[in-house]
Amino acid sequence: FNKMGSQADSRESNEKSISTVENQAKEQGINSNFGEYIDEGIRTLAFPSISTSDFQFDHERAADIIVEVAEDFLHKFRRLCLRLVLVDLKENSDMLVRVRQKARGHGLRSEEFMAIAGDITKLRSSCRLQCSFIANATNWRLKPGGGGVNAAIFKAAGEGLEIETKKRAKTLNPGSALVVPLPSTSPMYATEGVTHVIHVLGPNMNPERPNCLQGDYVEGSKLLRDAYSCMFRAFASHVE
Ligand code: AR6
Repeated sequence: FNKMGSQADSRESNEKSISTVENQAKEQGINSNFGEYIDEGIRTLAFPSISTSDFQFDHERAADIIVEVAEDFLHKFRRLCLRLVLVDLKENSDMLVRVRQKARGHGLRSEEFMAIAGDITKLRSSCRLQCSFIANATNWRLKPGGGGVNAAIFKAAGEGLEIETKKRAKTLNPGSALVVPLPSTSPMYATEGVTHVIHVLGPNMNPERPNCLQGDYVEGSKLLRDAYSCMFRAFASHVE
């Protein structure tokens, strides 16, 4: 009885989170059947807000940069019909709220750009949103753990991600990105349909972390723009 009870509970919570995301989409004016997204996963990149949590980058500036770089990118690559999805854990996330507001102001089309609440490692299973590409806000040593989205992605992907990452690079510079194909044995590949992880290193404003920019937002904003440009371009070049 307990087992059935817990299955029912988890089904209920799954359906609750699915309907939450569909409602989010409707609220953002997205007229879409989420089932359709399954087939379009190959053209969808889900990404976290780079540098705005542990790295303490100013949210208002970061939101401007996300929307401006995304708009520019989507315009240049319109022929590829790509979709960018900003993901954060909570519906009331400050970054989601700011980015949605700015995206509306810039007239970004909802088919191309969304900002949703969810766990980036569980988008297909809990939100019915298939994303073949997900980005990771990593650290300069490309090491698993350390908390935040980096720890969550390395954990969900299993050791295959660590092995494939190490084959390609030992370190990453701020403002750059590294694409890592996920082995088909990775649980995140099998369960979520994620085929590539794009590691991205953003600028750091946290004095307790390496390479702190000590409030230099001229350099910081440049690096954050570079980080998103590299991430989006890496995605496009793999789709192409
Ligand atoms: N799904 C979606 N978004 C998430 C998840 C998740 N599972 N987990 C966190 N976020 P952060 P940073 C959001 O701190 O500021 C790491 O330790 C979170 O709410 O992960 O670039 C690395 O090793 C926030 O909006 O990245 C680096 O040392 C966003 O992801 C350092 O932190 C980014 O938060 C990088 O700091």
